[in-house]
Amino acid sequence: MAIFWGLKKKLKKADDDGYKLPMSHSKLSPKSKRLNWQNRKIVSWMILTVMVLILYVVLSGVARGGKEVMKTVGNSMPNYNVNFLEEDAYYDYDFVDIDPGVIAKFDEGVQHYLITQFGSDVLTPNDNELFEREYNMLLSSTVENYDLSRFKGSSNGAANGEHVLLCVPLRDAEKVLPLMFKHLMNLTYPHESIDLAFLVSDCSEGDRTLEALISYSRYLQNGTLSQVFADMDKAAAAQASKGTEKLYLKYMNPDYLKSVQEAFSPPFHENYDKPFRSVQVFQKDFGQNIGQGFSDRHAVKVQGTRRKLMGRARNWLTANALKPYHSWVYWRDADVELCPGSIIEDLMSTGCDVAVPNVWRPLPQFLSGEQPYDLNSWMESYEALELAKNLDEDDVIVEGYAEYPTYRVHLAYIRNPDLDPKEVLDLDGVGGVSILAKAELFRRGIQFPAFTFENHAETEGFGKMAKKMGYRVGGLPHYTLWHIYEPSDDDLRDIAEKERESRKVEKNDKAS
Ligand SMILES: Nc1nc2c(ncn2[C@@H]2O[C@H](COP(=O)(O)OP(=O)(O)O)[C@@H](O)[C@H]2O)c(=O)[nH]1
Ligand SMILES: *[C@@H]1O[C@H](CO)[C@@H](O)[C@H](O)[C@H]1NC(C)=O
Ligand SMILES: *[C@@H]1O[C@H](CO)[C@@H](O)[C@H](O)[C@H]1NC(C)=O
Ligand SMILES: [Mg+2]
Repeated sequence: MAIFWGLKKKLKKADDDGYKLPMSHSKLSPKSKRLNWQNRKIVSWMILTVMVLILYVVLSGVARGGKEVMKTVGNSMPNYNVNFLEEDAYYDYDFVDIDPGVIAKFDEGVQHYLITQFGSDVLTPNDNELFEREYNMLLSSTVENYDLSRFKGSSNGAANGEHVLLCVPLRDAEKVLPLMFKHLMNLTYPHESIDLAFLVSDCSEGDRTLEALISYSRYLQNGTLSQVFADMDKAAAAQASKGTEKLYLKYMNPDYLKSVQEAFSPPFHENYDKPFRSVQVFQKDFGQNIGQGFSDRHAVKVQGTRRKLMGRARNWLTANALKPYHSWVYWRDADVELCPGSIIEDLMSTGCDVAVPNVWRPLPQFLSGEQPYDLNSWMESYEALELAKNLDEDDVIVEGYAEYPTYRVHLAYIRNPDLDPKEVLDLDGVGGVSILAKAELFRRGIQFPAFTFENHAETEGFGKMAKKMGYRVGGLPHYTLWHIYEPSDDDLRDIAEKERESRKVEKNDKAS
């Protein structure tokens, strides 16, 4: 049934209109297929009927015929090969649209997009017949029954078929979207068990994060995104050979650049192109008005407000995307440059309730070549607790600034690339670049404080709160993710200065 359903959507040919995609307001709702006692009899008859049907299908070769219908549809569109959704996990639940008026009533100005199976488009009430049918499905599924003990999360989630909600907050992020999608595809955790949820907020005038995100998501869901990127990269390489490459690359460690080059080159893992179980895109503004430039957003004065607003955004996303059948929530920033594809499995296998890796960034070689990036993962210290006693209840301590001498042990600083990447340390605060947490924590009310909780906000407050509620929060000091390098205003000045010097030297060389 679900498969026919997907097929039907597929047949409804998607508009191939790049960024100018039609928008819709729809809501995801799981339709659980749990059985009640009275239905048992009917079910046994159904099973019998299904078995007879299967026999018929096998004997008459209809199964292959059915697949061919799908292939024909795929082939009618040129260039790219399509990846089919075969795993049962894709079809555990039906997704149902809801009247946009229903959402609007509760939350003015929110837009909700659902990228359907195969990346074909979103249903709106204008699709009368189909919409009506799905709406009725929603009404008939208002009472749902979940045994939450089945969704607690284990250290071997992939083998146990556990569903992961993967959340990404985005702001003015159009440029890093290809990078982000490549990393999502590179995830080796079964894609059919991952629901993607993006929250786009407070983008600048003219920014096209939302449009690009929807467009890429559609290619992602019909398995052709890597081919789209291969074409884009070819075009970019042609540009680069004309000398339009970023100037700072000249000053980066060539070994690092080579490792990046290799990480983005095929062969990729065998399920790289597999669609994800679902993609949801939310757009909602929270009034963030601190500039998204590197130097703007890292000024110490803005940290408290910025982090609290990020907390609100994250909480809003969890509240809207988390479903009872999720066992895990994985938070990931869009601007990560290098990350093992097995990160979800690796963090799960620590056995912690919350787990984070180490996060560094590369730097130009004249600035030491590399640096700890995420200082929000730390162990609490006596000095910081004393410092907190003298702060206002509302003051937010921010790490990595001279204003707050906390003397905490930072996960970032105890990294040793030669030591065991599996080693785990207990933490109090965590950074937000890559957090794996059991979904149970969110169900129990742990969140990203958008207020000051023990003089912390957002992800650091989250870590502290989780710990306070008895959960184990762990960090992997020798397991490293690399954040992209964004030159600060100072760095750009230094680079410009070096360029001037080298031009001078060149001139003098020529003159002599
Ligand atoms: N929704 C939303 N996302 C944001 C906001 N600020 C940053 N982001 C996204 O959150 C992630 C981390 O933000 P970033 O500015 O890179 O944090 P930093 O690296 O710690 O300075 C990125 O994916 C951003 O696109 C915001 O105000 N709202
Ligand atoms: C995949 O989706 C994109 C975007 O919707 C569409 O343009 C393309 O034709 C689709 N490709 C296939 C093979 O279905
Ligand atoms: C993708 O995953 C592989 C295997 O884990 C890893 O070696 C590679 O660096 C990853 N790619 C990126 C871009 O990080
Ligand atoms: Mg970042």
